[in-house]
Amino acid sequence: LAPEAWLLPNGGPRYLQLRKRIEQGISEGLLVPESPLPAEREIAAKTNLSRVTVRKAFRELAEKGLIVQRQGSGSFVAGTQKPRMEQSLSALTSFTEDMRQRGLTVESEWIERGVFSPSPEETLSLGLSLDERVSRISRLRRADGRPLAIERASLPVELLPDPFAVETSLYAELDGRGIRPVRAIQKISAINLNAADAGLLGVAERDAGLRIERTSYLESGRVVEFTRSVYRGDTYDFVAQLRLSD
Ligand code: 16G
Repeated sequence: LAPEAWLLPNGGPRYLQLRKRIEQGISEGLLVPESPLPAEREIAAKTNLSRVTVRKAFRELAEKGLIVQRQGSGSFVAGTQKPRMEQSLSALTSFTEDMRQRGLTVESEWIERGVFSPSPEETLSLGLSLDERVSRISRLRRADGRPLAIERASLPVELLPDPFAVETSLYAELDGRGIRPVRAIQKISAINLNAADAGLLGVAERDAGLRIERTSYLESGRVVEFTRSVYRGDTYDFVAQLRLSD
């Protein structure tokens, strides 16, 4: 990239212009995977930005896994291997919260939503009575445009009367109405992705995936959601803290 091209011309905060320009350089292949980036000092001099501003842009690029910063030897464009994500298994968080915390933008593509008669499995997992109905929301979830997971959630219609009210975050919608899951049980199994799910996730059929089932509970003990998700096996590392039991 020529020095005069280190900033995007279209206004906005300067660190963001620089970050976006580098992201663009990476996606267009002008900045080659694993190649060194000029020193922060050099970019600052060429762009008339302060070192602090350049450092902020670099830090965000590193958090997004697009560049790697090595103590003493500078910054490098990340390798072609896709950045993996560590996901804690000890906190009951939502996809939106997790991604926002990483500075990533969440988008969801709707696969299905509406109110339905429950399947036998939903009846059992949600503890429904025979005449109760379920709200279903199924989404392909992306972070910064990259598809990461498919989530199929079912909730008692009483707790989510209008599945169309959910915007980006299911948990935010519930929270807004004073409903907050406080406990969940999660089961993770290894799978080979079927053709449909692989297609949505942008990987090959039979590639590795993780099936995650989460049953979440309200303080009262009532089940609030039964969610079956499929996560990309090439992206996620689930991490739990273990303690010696007494
Ligand atoms: C997480 C949960 C999912 C929950 C969703 C809500 C896993 C495996 N699953 O992805 O059960 O429905 O968050 O996210 O962690 P939202 O508030 O962004 O819609």
